[in-house]
Amino acid sequence: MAQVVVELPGGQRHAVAAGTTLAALARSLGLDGVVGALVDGRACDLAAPLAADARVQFLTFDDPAGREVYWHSTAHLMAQAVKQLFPGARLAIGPPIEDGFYYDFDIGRPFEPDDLERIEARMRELAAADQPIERVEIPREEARRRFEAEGEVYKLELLDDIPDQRVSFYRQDGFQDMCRGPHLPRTGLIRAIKLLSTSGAYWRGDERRPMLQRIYGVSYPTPEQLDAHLRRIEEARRRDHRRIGRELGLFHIAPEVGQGLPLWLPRGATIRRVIERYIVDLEVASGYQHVYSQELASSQLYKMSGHWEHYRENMYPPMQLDNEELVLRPMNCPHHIMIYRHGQHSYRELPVRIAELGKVFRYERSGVLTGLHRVRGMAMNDAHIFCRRDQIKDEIKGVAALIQRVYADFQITGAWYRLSLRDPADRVNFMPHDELWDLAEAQLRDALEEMGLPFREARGEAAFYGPKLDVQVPTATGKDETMSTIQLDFLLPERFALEYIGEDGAAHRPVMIHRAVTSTMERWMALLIEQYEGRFPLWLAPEQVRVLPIADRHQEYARGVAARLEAAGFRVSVDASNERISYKIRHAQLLHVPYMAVVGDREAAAGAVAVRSRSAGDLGPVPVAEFARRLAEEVATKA
Ligand code: TSB
Ligand code: ZN
Repeated sequence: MAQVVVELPGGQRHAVAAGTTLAALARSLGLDGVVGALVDGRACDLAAPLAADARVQFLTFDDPAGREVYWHSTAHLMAQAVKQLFPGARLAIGPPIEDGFYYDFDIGRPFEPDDLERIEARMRELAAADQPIERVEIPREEARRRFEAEGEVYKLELLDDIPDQRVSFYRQDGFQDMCRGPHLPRTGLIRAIKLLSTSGAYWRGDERRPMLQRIYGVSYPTPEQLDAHLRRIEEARRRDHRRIGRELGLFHIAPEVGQGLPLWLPRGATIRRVIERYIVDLEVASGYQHVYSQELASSQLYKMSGHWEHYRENMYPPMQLDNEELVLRPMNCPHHIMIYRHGQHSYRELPVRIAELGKVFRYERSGVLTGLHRVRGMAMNDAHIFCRRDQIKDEIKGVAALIQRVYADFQITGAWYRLSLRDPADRVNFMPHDELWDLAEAQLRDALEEMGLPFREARGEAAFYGPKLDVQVPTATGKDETMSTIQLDFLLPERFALEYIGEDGAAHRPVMIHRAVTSTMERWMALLIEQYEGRFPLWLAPEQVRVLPIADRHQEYARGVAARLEAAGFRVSVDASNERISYKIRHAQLLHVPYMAVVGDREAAAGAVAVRSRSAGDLGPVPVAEFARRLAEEVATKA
């Protein structure tokens, strides 16, 4: 009998009879929890027979590729259940996604919550029945006839996009679905299932096409893993800055204004103002010069900088007016370059550090917009450092030190460094000039090593003008987002022919470092809301103290206390409503106001307040002056 040789990762080789299935091989090797396999790097059905010598890597649920197969098969299982419960349902697409799977259906109405329960229950039955999943290939015309007979209009459209003469289906029991695969060999491998939500989704994402009903779900090999996933979702929901932002009245995104264009409400704006003052003061103290420049510029400027050529997809289209063509700026660099170029610079005054909370506009696809994390209009904590080559490392270290100081003040933990490099083969998203790129990448890597900061490299993540050192911070959903960035750029100084006069009296080209510490105000705010779960520390809290008069007759004393605290520089309000004190406390507590100052007869007589902290509860009576002193200390330590 013919044999084939299988090579496993690690180099082990096994000779097996030709025609042995991958599933049988996994069994004979005593492997547990196998859900799929890569054969010569390609994902394959475990039910597929081995026909030739091959490198085989078995996948478990812990491999991203294995998980994909698992969730894809669960999407099919869901479609099978829906077809049984809603025989008229038409199927669209059902892919695995990052966190599970979905399937789009047309049942002529939205799904109700108890529909989801019934579907989930049926899925469990179908999984428990442990049906084999088989792949069948049929001529496309046969598939077409089948879809026409069944009225599967969406599948017919999908079929039109497939060029092949034969198409594959996956079949389990009486259900089959056109699909490229691969899939699990049996439905019994799907053990723990949860359908999470349903929403409308236009066919092919096109609002002129029919609205379908999408069901999202997730599945795992064990109930414990599913429970852990549900807990993670719950945690992410609890910390979701969009929900907290709404409940605390921090920001609002109105469809009338536009997607990705948030409105900062007074409470959110107060927090932003504190952050802006903090960072501007810190930068000025660190040798930065703050400037103002315009959000609108001639497209000429952006043609000169190379944005036009390499960043166009992220820019709003130009506006033609009189004889000018204008664009909304996607970055501040060209403006700061023009400010540098406005004067003459000698080697002695370098580095020149030009900073601005610069408003920029980027076209981000609507699918990636999320609350304040990713927006289209944003204020960047931006600066551009113009320096000599011999100053690069010190400047990078200076920025890194600034970042560390700021992260300590905002109590940000879990940050890690990503060295983002170019993809040398990509000439569209990265400016050409290999020599300068190599130099810049080497300089950044050296600086990192000298600072002793651990980092991971990421190819293809550089800016179009140079490599970056990105500071990645985990967010509520568990994903990492780039917050701060340090970018080394030899190319824009070249494009703009920037100069300084050297010691030798001749003109030299400076180097640029682009950097953002507190990211954009939008993303920074999103991070803080999630990290503090809306309980901002005293120095950031929009309302630091709320004075609560117990009865009407204490109103005047309450206003006096508020005035004294305000005069001492705190953000204070008085709850003058007619509610009972317990209600007033609950209300302030819901808004996460750090301190409540309750005042009644006793306090008024003693010139004191009864202090309540949102976290520690009742702290007893304290003279107003003493309370102000304690507040000042807490603000100063940023605790
Ligand atoms: C640092 N020219 C540089 C600048 O000089 C620049 O624009 N760099 S950037 O494109 O990487 O943006 C800087 C930071 O802005 C990013 O690290 C990220 O934290 C934040 N940011 C980028 N895009 C968005 C967005 N769409 N919404 C919110 N914040 C964003
Ligand atoms: Zn820049």
